[in-house]
Amino acid sequence: MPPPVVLTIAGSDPCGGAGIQADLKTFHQFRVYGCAVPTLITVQNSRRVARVDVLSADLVREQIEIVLEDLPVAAVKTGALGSAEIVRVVARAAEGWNFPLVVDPVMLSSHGLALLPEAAVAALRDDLLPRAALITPNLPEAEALTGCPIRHEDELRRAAFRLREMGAKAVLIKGGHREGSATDVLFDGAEWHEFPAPRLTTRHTHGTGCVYSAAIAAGLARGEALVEAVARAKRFVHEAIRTAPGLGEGAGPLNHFVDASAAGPLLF
Ligand code: PXL
Repeated sequence: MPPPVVLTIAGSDPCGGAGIQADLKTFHQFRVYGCAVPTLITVQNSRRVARVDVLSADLVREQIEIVLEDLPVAAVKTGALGSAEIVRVVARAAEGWNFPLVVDPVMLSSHGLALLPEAAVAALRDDLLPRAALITPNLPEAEALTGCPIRHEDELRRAAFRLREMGAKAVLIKGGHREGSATDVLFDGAEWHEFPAPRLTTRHTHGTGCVYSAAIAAGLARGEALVEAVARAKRFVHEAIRTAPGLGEGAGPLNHFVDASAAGPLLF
């Protein structure tokens, strides 16, 4: 049996901590076959982002088409998309997909540079969100998408509810930017699930969201139910932060070598 195939559509980080490089390494740990369509090229290291060049929407569309023409893709995740045109290309392609799409609505790089211009947030909300099996915003991204501040638990749950109303099948709001514990909240329209984790004090969190959403997409491609996939991915990413290798002078990468089966055996 060939392994499940997962495609990431995201930015490139030449240091390998975030973006398509982190996604591919995560896919590998989950024993799924990873493919990657870059949307933009960052020139960055753990200390700074020097440049971001966004590819043409046509080039992204053709890459997606040629992968899907040949490989039995079982799940897609998106990361940094770079422009409203690219968001729309992905949304149009996704109309025909009968496999899950995980949307990580990346807006800023770890150093605060835009990886999605503000003008493209509306396209993400209106065109791509309705195609998502799951959207995985952090707090600031959930605020930008809903236009509502999130100061406490009530407002966080209201934001998740609204993102569902906007068309995402399920919403995972990540707690990394919250005060206190790093608890994530999942709403699938029927039930609420909490994924608690103690907060880790470290500067090495570059690419956390990328690894998390890639791990969820890999789980879905393997046939796991959403709650199961998120639970495994959360354990994976927590462990990857906890054991970060300490590479780089600034915000360094996670430990991409974490054993995905530590959160229960991978059955194939
Ligand atoms: O973690 C967000 C992110 C996504 N994609 C790329 C990035 C970053 C953060 O810096 O560089 C390419």
